[in-house]
Amino acid sequence: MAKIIVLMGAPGAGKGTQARLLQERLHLPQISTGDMLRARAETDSPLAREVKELQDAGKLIPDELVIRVVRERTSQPDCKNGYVLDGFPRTPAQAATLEGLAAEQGKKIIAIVVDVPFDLLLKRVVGRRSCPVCGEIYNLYFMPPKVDELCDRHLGVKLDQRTDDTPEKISVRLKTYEEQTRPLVGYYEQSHRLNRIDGTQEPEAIYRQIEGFIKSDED
Ligand code: G5P
Ligand code: MG
Repeated sequence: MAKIIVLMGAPGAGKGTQARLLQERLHLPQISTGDMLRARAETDSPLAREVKELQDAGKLIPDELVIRVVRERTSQPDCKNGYVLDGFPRTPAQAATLEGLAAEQGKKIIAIVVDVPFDLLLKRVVGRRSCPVCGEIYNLYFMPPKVDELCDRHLGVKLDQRTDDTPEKISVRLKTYEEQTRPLVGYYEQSHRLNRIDGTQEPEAIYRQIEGFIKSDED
């Protein structure tokens, strides 16, 4: 049965990094609600401005909009054999919607939570940079590019920093995560669909464990 991999974890836990690896290696499309909403915020409309304000403030976008975006994206043909959700669900209403989507699409949900302690999360987020062309994620402290602030894969392209990656905004984002999203970890645990990972390891070690969870579920 095709799978929906739900990647959970606080801001900076490494959801995007792992989702990109799963996309590259297992050909499961990365569905990042944060990235999709950031792209939408770049357009010029009252809705785009509302999304940008909420993202910049570290608050959640209303369920109705996020659910619409996920429903549309996951109905695309490339999601037929499964996909990776990076940053969704984040509220009980989103989790309930996902149960319905999984049933409609005939897919099985596997939830994975990546646990990283607070002090490390801060450095991960403050040090994060990404390539505006390919989306490759770097970290000035832990995974620096070969040439300062430039993408390794795209000659001369300067890396971006997200506007919500400041220490003040991170504390709001972490609070939002604790209050609204962390309870969902318990929800998946109670229904025996949760896999936990120590997120302080290197990305390759984490990837191997995630791949192991996905493959063992096929046996
Ligand atoms: P996002 O975009 O989903 P967050 O805050 O949930 O944002 P974020 O910050 O994107 O999550 P991440 O994807 O978990 O974090 O982390 P990452 O980018 O892969 O890695 C972080 C850093 O650590 C990088 O520098 C990376 O190099 C390094 N790193 C990664 N893995 C490792 C590792 O294994 N080892 C080491 N040493 N380093 C590593 O959401 C943004 C906003 O969009 C809205 C909200 O406003 C939200 O605040 N939004 C939603 N609103 C409502 N509902 C939803 N479902 C929404 N989704 C998004
Ligand atoms: Mg991310």
